Amino acid sequence: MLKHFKNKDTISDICQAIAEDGACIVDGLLKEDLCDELSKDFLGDLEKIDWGIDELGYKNEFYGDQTKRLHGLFSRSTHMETVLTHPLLLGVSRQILLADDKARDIRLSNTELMVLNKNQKNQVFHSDAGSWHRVQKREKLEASPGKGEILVSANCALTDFTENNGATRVVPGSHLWEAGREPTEAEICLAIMKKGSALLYSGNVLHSGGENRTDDIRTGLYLGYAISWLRPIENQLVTNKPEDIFALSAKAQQLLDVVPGGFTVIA
Ligand SMILES: O=C(O)CCC(=O)C(=O)O
Ligand SMILES: [Fe+2]
Repeated sequence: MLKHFKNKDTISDICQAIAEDGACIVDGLLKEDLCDELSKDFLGDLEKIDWGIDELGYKNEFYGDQTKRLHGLFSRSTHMETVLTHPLLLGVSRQILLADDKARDIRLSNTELMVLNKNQKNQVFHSDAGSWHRVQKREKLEASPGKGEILVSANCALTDFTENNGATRVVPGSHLWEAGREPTEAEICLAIMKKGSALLYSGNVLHSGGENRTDDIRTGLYLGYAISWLRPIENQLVTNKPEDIFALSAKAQQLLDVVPGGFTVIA
């Protein structure tokens, strides 16, 4: 079972759960109205793309063939800034990622809208920090316990995540496993949660999108926060209209690494 928290719980308690289990759920992280506004803003763009085809027109086996993914979310919804700068998401990400002596700041790695349709199958288990697999491996080996995290992921439920509609499958404790270990059925938990709740997890924990056996569409809004010396996997100035990015608050621009006059990596 994944531990559940509320907005008013302390950052330290939430980080402690992520350190122990690799993941936890924060109930009611986002207001339901905000979820509805975000969904409304993304709807038109979702209607323009086909199931299973990414924005470049390719089939992406990792994603699956009954899913739609959208990036460049800041130009698609002005509400994204509220999610990006949510105090709890920033607090948890900073506490986990800056636990390391050589960490100075955090950055957004990417955003992704993850929509699962009827008949989407279970996704393959993976860890999101595997995007930088050499760094991931080295940091896990070299760091002392509780340190060496390079990515904190948030999957915010814009619709309910249920047992049957594709709730994310998570393997608690797997952030500490040796590479290559596969979970047994008994080790898998489902991130069942209400609209507005969020699954927060270590970049090292094994997880995957679940199977959607319903007629409903399941929508998750992903944000990945990375240690600032990593290259983000999404270039926001390319996926969005640059003028939309430069219209964001200074705090948001810093997370997106577009503030002029500073170095990205501060040694
Ligand atoms: O859809 C989900 O719940 C998770 C998807 C995922 O983990 C991914 O695509 O990296
Ligand atoms: Fe993932």
